[in-house]
Amino acid sequence: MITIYTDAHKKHQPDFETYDGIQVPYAETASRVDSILDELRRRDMLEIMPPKHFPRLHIEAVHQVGYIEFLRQRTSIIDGDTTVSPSYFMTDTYAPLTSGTYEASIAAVDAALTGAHMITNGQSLAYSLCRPPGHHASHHSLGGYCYFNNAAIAANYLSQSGKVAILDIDYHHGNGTQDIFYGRGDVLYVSLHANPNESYPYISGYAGEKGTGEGKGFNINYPLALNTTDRTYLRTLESAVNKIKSFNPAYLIVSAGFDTYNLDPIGGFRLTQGVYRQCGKLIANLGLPMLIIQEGGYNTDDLGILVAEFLTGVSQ
Ligand code: OKP
Ligand code: ZN
Repeated sequence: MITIYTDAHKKHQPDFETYDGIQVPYAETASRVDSILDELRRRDMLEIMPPKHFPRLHIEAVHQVGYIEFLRQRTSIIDGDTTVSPSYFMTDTYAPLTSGTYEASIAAVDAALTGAHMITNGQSLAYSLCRPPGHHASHHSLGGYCYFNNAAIAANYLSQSGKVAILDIDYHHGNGTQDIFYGRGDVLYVSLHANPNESYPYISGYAGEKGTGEGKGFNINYPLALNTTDRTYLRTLESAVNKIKSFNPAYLIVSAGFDTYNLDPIGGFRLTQGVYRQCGKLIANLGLPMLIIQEGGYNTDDLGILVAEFLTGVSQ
């Protein structure tokens, strides 16, 4: 398995996120990545490829130039290790800025685009170990630990060579990815996530959100109840996979979050370690060229195991 990775993410280590005006510890830590790398290495599954740098036009195809410039300029004037809670271009207060946030976010986009490029060059499978994650970032807004939407940028890039399906299996609804492709029929967005009635991001993820204009019918949400178990999850994933099959895409992008795990400190599902390999197999059955992009997952003790199990499943 080729893992596209750079340690540039370490430039982004905010001290806090803000919950109702109160600063609380930042859950999206750099140690998440260590957990993944350590376990892949332990299982002899780690083959690192550093990302190549891509021109900014690929980001500008998805995000507003004013927003990109805001991130670049605002972070460039941050002193030392200060963490800043931004006031503009935000959906919520869960995406603070540090002096290295822009550079780390660019590197995450490069990892996603490098994976996408490999897929168009005939590679059937790649894993972009992106940090920060991306699926909550929209055209001109950050939120939920996300700044640039890595999966959306890769999907838009791939869409130049064929139809793309994005399967989002993070615990949280990818409101950014949904927004970005809501009016497009050439990129299908399918997401399994916690019911927005009771979980972040609250503002979207309902089953009635189906797309608009040319995009009508090409946005599919599967909101699931708190305490969802392996059985229900796998059954729902099977429906999602069937929708992707009917769409008949040339490429598949998986927004892979692992905060669906029963021991995740943020998520509220009850998935066990064993289910991730089964999820991987089910998705791989589609037989599509596949780019896996890292999103959430916050149990740093077990995150590596969950990722390794999933990657084992997709490789079988
Ligand atoms: C990012 B990703 C509620 C905390 C919610 C924001 C969660 C962002 C998740 N007390 N914090 O989708 O994993
Ligand atoms: Zn999540």
